[in-house]
Amino acid sequence: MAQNKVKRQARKKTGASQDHARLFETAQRYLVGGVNSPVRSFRSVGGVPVFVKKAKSARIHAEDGRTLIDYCMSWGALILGHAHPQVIAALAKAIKNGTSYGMPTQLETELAKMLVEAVPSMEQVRLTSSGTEAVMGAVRVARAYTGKSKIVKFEGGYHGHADHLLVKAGSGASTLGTPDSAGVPSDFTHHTLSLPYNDLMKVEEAFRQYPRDIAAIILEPVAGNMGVVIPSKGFLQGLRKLCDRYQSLLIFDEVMTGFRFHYGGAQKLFKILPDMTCLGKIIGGGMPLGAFGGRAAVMKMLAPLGPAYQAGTLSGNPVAVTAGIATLERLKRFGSYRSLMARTKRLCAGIREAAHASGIHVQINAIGSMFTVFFTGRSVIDYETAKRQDGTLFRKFFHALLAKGIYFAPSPFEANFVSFAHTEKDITQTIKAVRGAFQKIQGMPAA
Ligand code: KE4
Repeated sequence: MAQNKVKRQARKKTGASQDHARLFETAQRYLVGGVNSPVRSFRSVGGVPVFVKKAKSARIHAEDGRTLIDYCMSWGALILGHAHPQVIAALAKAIKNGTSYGMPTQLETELAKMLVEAVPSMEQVRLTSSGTEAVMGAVRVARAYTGKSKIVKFEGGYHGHADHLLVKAGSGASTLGTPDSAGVPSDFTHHTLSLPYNDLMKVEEAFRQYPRDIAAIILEPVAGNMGVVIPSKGFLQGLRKLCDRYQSLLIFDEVMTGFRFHYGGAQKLFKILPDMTCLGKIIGGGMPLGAFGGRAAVMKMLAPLGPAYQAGTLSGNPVAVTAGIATLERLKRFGSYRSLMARTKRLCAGIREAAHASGIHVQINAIGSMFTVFFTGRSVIDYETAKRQDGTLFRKFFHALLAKGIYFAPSPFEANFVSFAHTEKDITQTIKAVRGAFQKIQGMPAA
């Protein structure tokens, strides 16, 4: 044992590369599945997860010595790139003032003001430590405000791991949800309806079935958790009209899309005003931060003003809030989203061309600076069509790219993200690697 310890210390000192398999084996001894969030485990792509030693700008420096261009970017949180100097400087200063007080600070008011000014549907805000908590709070407020119990979500939509939202799709519009996770009693999902994304008819059917029971519809205004799926024309408008007609609330889960397409939410892009919005990822600049908010009349249901309870020891934590403020300030002043979109467009065009040249069918769903490469020749408009993709080909593509120094999100049902740190040179390098990856998998024997 002592000898191993000495070896490990020596490796650490010299920064010698570590074997990911060994690191993963040790991790699995202490951490369930070796990870702190399942999707990091590479279960969807096979193989051993990459262990990160450090990251800077658009690059990950892995423990095995490799440097990878990162398109997962902490699942969309790092739109400025890893370790942005402005964020790090702000954190270095803030941390000296303490890490948590459990008391009000001006910082929280400052961040809340920025969110209210940037997101039209947010008149009042509550900060949390994660997107899951933000969604839990929003759904609870919606139920308290309307006095109704049912919630409509969409198949393939992910809104964090709260019991009532881990729901298997119901067969018909009016089929009440069944749990999609062990440990969730069926009556916890009894009030959740899970419908096909982009299918307005099914939502209308659900409202006809439960005209006075639906508290809210919650959706990602651009889906990112089934891979990127873009709302079809009229879908969001149709949901808005149905919520107005049946006195239900429309909740946009913008944990992924908030500040992704421009300085604000996708709601501005689509010109739809939801009743509540959930945020996370980007607004925390890589630190644990979420937020939910809406019209003041709705939010006043929330304790301490109203009867809907919600709380958090580290909610609005001064260190996380500092990272969020530094990120949003940077985005507001310098965030040329147009250039970000242009780089994403060029990358996706390069991927499309490379796939075509290799005779491989792909469908690339892209919007703003998020995209997914689906290995299918047919349009992907919801979870059913997303599931038609060839998972084996995706796995081969993922690993062929990884071998060429490019890290995509390790799942066919996730989004990839271009950040402000990805340079034109990075995009060119990535397209070159993609070409090689397609050629490699084209030559491979069918699975
Ligand atoms: P968190 O609790 O993970 O901060 O947020 C949950 C959440 C809520 N809503 C949307 C639209 C989300 O995308 C998420 C979290 N996204 C996943 C990846 N797509 C986080 C990655 C993970 O689970 O490890």
